Amino acid sequence: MTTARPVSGLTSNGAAIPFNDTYFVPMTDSSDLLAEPTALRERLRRDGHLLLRGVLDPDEVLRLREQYFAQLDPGFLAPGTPPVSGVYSGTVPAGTGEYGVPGHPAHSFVRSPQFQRFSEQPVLRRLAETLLQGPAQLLPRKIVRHFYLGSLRASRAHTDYEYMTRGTDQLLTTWIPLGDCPLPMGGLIYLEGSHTLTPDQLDPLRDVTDRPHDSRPISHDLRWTAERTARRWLWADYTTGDLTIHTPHIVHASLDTGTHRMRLSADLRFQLDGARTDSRWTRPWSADDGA
Ligand SMILES: O=C(O)CCC(=O)C(=O)O
Repeated sequence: MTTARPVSGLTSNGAAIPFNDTYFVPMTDSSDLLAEPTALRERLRRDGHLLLRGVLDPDEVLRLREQYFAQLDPGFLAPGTPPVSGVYSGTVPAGTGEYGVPGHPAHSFVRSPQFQRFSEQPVLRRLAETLLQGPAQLLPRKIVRHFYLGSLRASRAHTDYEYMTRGTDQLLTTWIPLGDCPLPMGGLIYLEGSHTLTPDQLDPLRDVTDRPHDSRPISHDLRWTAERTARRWLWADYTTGDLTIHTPHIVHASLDTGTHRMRLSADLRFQLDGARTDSRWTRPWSADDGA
């Protein structure tokens, strides 16, 4: 299921942003450059991100989606729907616990052999090595994000480097929707050309924030971020098997999940072998690890 239909009523962390040409523009599909390494690298340098469609085997992606939702309390899923659909029941079962900490299914999921195998599949490493131009390593801190209707939880505008400042910035993030992810479901969006913004240009964007105690995110208010920078958000309707790759300096965010189907994704980071590593990224992810 995908939809490119314009939708209304988009929010991110509860803050509204209209779906129109002032704030949104479709992301460029760079899949046609997959067999042209030089052109692919040039596109990444130019845009700070790549949308690559059909890179992964959809069956494998769906198997992982199914494995995640199958280990949730069945009360999370709408009655009569299979785990692979990930349709929210509308109620978080009592006792689910805090997201991603020990005891929560997301915590054990990122440590499972299935997730390890999925993240280590050669096609992902090969892509990273093509773009980084050398042997690359996958950082052990791999994150799975699960968002659902009504939680008004999404990724605030941020750059990855703010969370990895003790290591090299010669690294790449691969973002993988685990299942179809049309815009209203809350896929990743990029602020156009924002990988060229300097720290001095980024700092004032933190003036409007719902996390005043945390200097790393930029803003939860994506409309304000777009207006303040006079830039639009690049969006896509993702299909199972698609992924994006981005540099650590591009501003990106996600929208709140506005569909009954739940949003599930993984993000993996690759850097050149031997490059300085931020020690916080050398251990499996836990939502309470502070990184
Ligand atoms: O999945 C998301 O909403 C955010 C992911 C992200 O920020 C990243 O991959 O760097």
